[in-house]
Amino acid sequence: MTPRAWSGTPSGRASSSFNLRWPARASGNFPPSNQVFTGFPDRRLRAYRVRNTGVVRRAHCPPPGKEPTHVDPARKHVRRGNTLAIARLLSTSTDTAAVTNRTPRARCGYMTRRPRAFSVSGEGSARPRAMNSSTSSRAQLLRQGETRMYLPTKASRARVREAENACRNRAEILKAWSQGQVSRRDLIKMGVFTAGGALAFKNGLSPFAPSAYGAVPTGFPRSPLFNVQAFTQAMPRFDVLPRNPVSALNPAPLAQVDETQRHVLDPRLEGVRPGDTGPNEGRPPGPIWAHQAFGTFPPAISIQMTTEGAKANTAYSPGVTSNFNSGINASASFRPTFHPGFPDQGPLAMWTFNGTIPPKLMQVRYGEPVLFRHSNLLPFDVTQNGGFGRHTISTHEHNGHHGAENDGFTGAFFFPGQFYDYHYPIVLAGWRTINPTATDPKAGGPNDAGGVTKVPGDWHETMSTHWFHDHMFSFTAQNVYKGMAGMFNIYSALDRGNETINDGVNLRLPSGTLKSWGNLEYDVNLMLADKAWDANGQLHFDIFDTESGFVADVMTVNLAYKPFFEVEQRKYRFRILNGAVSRFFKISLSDASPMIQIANDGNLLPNPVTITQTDQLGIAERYDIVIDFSRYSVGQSVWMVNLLAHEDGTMPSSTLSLAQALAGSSSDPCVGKFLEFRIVRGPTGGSDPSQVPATLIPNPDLSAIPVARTRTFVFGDGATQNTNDPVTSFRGPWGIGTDGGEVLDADFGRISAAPSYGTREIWNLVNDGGDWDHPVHIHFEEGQILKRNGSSSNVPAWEKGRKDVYRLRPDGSVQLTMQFRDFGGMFMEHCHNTLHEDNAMLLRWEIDNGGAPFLRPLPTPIPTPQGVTFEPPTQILNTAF
Ligand SMILES: [Cu+2]
Repeated sequence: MTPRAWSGTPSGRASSSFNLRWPARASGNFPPSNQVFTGFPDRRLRAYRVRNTGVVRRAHCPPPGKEPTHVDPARKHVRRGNTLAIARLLSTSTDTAAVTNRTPRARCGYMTRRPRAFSVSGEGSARPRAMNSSTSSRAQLLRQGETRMYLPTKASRARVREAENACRNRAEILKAWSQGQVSRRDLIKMGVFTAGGALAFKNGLSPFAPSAYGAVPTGFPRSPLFNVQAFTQAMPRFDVLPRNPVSALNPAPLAQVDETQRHVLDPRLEGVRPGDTGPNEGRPPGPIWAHQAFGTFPPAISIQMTTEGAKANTAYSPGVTSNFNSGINASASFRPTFHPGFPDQGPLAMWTFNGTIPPKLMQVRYGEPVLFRHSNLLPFDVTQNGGFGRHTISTHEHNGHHGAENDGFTGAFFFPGQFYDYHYPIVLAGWRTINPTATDPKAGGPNDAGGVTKVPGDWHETMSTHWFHDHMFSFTAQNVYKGMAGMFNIYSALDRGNETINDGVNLRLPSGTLKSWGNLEYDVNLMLADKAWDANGQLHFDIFDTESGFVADVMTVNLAYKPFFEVEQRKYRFRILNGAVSRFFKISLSDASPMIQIANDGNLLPNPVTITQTDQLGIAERYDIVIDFSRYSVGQSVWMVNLLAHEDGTMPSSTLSLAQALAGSSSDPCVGKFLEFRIVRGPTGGSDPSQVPATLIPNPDLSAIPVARTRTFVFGDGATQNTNDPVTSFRGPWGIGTDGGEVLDADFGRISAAPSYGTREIWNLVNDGGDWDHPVHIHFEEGQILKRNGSSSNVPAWEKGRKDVYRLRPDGSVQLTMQFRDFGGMFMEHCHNTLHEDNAMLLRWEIDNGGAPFLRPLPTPIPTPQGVTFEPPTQILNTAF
């Protein structure tokens, strides 16, 4: 395929309101890659000279070890007193039993091997597991025979108290850190973290001190259940966001931010002086961040949503009648709680979309571009966060095929009091070159009359099950855990959301018949997530082990503690999302009966796969499963069962047999039954008209497209950071090595890869160790897995479609191929164990040679309440271009 040049200046891009006096550029093809570019306009950028090869540092970057000259705006209110308080907390703690002769972790990861301490059966059980020195106290305990990873329910009061103390101490540190009062660098200096980024188990921080063990892996005592029994509440269906005309938006949406639309800033915002003003929209300004193809795909509907503190939901819209929602009365106020018998979540403990639960669902269709306006109503004061979470946000529509300005780039965050307009054109990949005149009957979206609106693009790229979540740089885990996750169903000619329309294109998957598209009666979104809370029932998060991840001790489905769901004797489609921050799941039915997997991630498989257990669902993976309940009689129940045990967030520690999981032999409280299906009646209408065809969506054939480039990314620990920009760079144990380079911590100002617009590449994703797993997410384009561990025969049937999350597996590797087309800008690749992502296994890649208005390289946005400024990349890897 010949790369197609960008066809000039899309509508709305020519606006002259860009306040940086962008250098004039000829439209059309991008300058040759060896051109020296000296044209950045503003003061900070003028000093910048870049060749497109070699490492580049900003002129004003201080030498290594020196403090940078500008600081995280959230640290304006740094209270030295807080640093002192933490130091005092560390020195006066009575918990002195922690192991003392511990060597800080070496750069490249000082590792010792120990036998896997805890395994019941199944995969990984025979594999030795490396422990670094910082967790050796745990190994020691385990060797002493203490394998219980959660506080026993009959633990002595003294032990509970000690675990609580350790937990409180860590919570204090997390609070100061999340509120910008101390930086990770301060914490390293204070010895809270090792230089490698691992939490040092010292002085009152460790729940593993021999007298205070337990409550692991949450790092604190078991979440109280307030005498509530499992399977005593109905599972709420998702809350469908209203779809409105674009005219409902005030102000009207624009291709490019109008920074003259300003408001007086609240002085509680970081870095704000009384009287300061800031733009109403927090999207970065200028043509590079204007909505691409806004004129080609003008928004047809609008969806508005806020993020705010927890409150009651008085507008719950499940999209189905009560008898398809287990009898829930949607007109009653829906409390912000994981169970009616639990306390409500306070507005600082839980931050959700619209401030309410159930979690939100967007229903969209091909051929109907969406303008999604997201307003940030979180507290202005960064310290009003209940101890974790950051009030600046960026929303990623995972894995939307949209321009990068709508991708929720981790550095394109916006502040309380602002909104951000995301333009979702909802297009089939390849629309610029494949089926450009929209004649293919399989390429389309459902219309309201039961027919199809044809769209350009490749129907083999049709997508179905997405989700959307916060992507705030280095705070994604905290914000997603706090409630910022929803789902996103895309309807198409093939996947109509109507099971009776028989036009030879519609696959007629289980859904419903009442509407021409988007029926939800038998098409059910399930979001799985583990949560933990304190004695008052308020959501709790811990930095216990940033090296591994955070796993909690209570299972929720759609943010409801172990619910039940009433079903008919017929087929249902379940769109299962792993919405946890670090936990993996493996699902079986309690009677081991078969399930049919029809999709993986956003995409229907080429062919359905019948399974009795799912593979491990990595964080952010989606598995669409069809279950046929016609084999059960009315009055029966069957349960979904989780077979995977964690002892920490690194990866699952063991797979249990179904019998073991049901017997409750695991010390991990999230193992076992988590969702009850109650078969309550026969199929409505007397029969089940839905189908699961033998052919779903074959893969696009890429064999004729030459491979322009092969890249290799190594995901490992012992990462280093070679930049020190306080806004764009972060430190942590995790990192990514690109094309043989060192394993580097995240810096969203660094360009690690820059594939050429219109080409296809092969990417190798390599896991650097056998003791952890990484579900790696590559934004924007769907990939096809070519090989696992070097061989195509290792790719299981359920991974033979297109994917956007690639579980590497311990010591494993994945080879995939992708194209880079349709849109440009900066995207990300990262581990979706969000604790790994935040600490700091994330990189930026970009498509910047599609033509004007894109610059090569792209300048990095630096959001402030007063407006977004830009700076040159902190670094460009010499293999990037
Ligand atoms: Cu990871």
